[in-house]
Amino acid sequence: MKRIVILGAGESGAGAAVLAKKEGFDVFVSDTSMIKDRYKQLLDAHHIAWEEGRHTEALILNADEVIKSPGIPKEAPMVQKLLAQGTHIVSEIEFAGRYTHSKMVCITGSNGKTTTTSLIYHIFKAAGYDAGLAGNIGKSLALQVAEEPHEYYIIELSSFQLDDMYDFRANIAILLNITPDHLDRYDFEFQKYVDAKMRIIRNQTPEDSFIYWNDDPVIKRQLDKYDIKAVQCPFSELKEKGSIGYIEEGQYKLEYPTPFNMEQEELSLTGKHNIYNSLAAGLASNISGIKKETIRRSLSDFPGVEHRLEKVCKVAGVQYINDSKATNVDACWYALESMRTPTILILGGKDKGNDYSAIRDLVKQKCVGLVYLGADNTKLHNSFDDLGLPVRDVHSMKDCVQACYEMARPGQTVLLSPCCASFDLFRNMEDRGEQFKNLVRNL
Ligand code: UMA
Repeated sequence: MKRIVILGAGESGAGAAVLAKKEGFDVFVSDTSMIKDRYKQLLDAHHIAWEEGRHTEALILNADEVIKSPGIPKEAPMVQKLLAQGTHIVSEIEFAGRYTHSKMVCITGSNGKTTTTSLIYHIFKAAGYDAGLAGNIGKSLALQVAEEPHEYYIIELSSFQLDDMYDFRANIAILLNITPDHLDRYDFEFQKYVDAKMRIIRNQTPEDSFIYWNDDPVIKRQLDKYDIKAVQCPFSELKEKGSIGYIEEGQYKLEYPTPFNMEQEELSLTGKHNIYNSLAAGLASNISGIKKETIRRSLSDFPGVEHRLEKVCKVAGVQYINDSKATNVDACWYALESMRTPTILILGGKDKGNDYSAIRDLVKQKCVGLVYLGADNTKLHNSFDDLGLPVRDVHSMKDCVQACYEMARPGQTVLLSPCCASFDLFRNMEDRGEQFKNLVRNL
């Protein structure tokens, strides 16, 4: 019996273990931290052997194949040992793809992934399609393949998941944009991160579709390097050469495969970045044969995504907005770009090699104050203090919300759009967003 070892027992690792067990492998799961109770229960229910608090070499190096959780960097000592002895390492998504013939709609990009994934899922469900939501959005694909199979999977893919994908085939691949992110995991070399993103088109055939943002200079530079077999479906804000999705005279238009149009004003998602997300989602739905009426209705009644430009409430005439999902500079750029009133911007956290120069002009244009929220705010001081805006330096969400309350005047906006990961002060970006919302609601 072939032995599969799974490193990391979170959402992806536990799900992969259940699928591997179902497929008849000898399965062992190992995590250097304590495993969450719900995943322990899942593993126990399937009689899967596991360890926590360590990686025991003797139980891991004898694997025929290893499934690595996306949060584990390739530099981790155990991963290095496995690579040195030539053990094949794959991601949970690659593994799951081997055991299903379902249609895969895969979404990647530096920003907009979760919104676009959720919007496509919303449209597919409204159309009555049997669809599962999976991937980086927080739900294991492998677990669904094992226990709750669907005809379609709408999968958000991170670069970490793409890194360890080889034979997986996306029937519809969406590449929204590529801007620097996670550079700390790519030796601070942007091209390595770009290469990871481009893996989404590996193995695509002429029956498949590749939807991408036609205006993205980074994507455009990559296209010539690849022998793209899939039907190319570029979209852009305005009608550009080759684009089959765009905005023209206030109309949202898709040219392929079925001509489609609706009033731009009827789109539920607003802001420049959301035009792109809505175009990509519309194209994927149109290609999948969903009726025009359903696409039109779903694009206009989509409720949006938590922690992404989420309006919390107004306090003393100040609008508070939670954009905790903005964990890189580009996401913050789009958030700031959509601000219509003077803004107090909260930024900071675990820096992933950020270059803040990209948002300096917008900060000058839109902001009336800055609140730095991080364990170490030195880089933020060095990047923005010279703009001469009022600045506050805080190390907890409680102090942060209090500082915003003191700084903001009626008619202004407080925007949490931190440009950084949350792990220095919070459990994750959801925890950061929840703390913000709770404290704001109690002001
Ligand atoms: N660990 C080891 N050995 C090590 C290092 C870590 O065992 O040497 C353990 C850790 O203790 C941890 C596990 O490995 O328990 C790694 O966790 P993980 O975060 O990969 O765990 P999952 O719960 O499987 O979550 C992953 C994604 N996490 C990351 O990519 C960091 C989730 O994306 C995703 O939702 C989930 O799979 C299901 O696909 C989260 C994320 O932060 C939301 N993604 C990044 C982002 O969006 O920016 C990419």
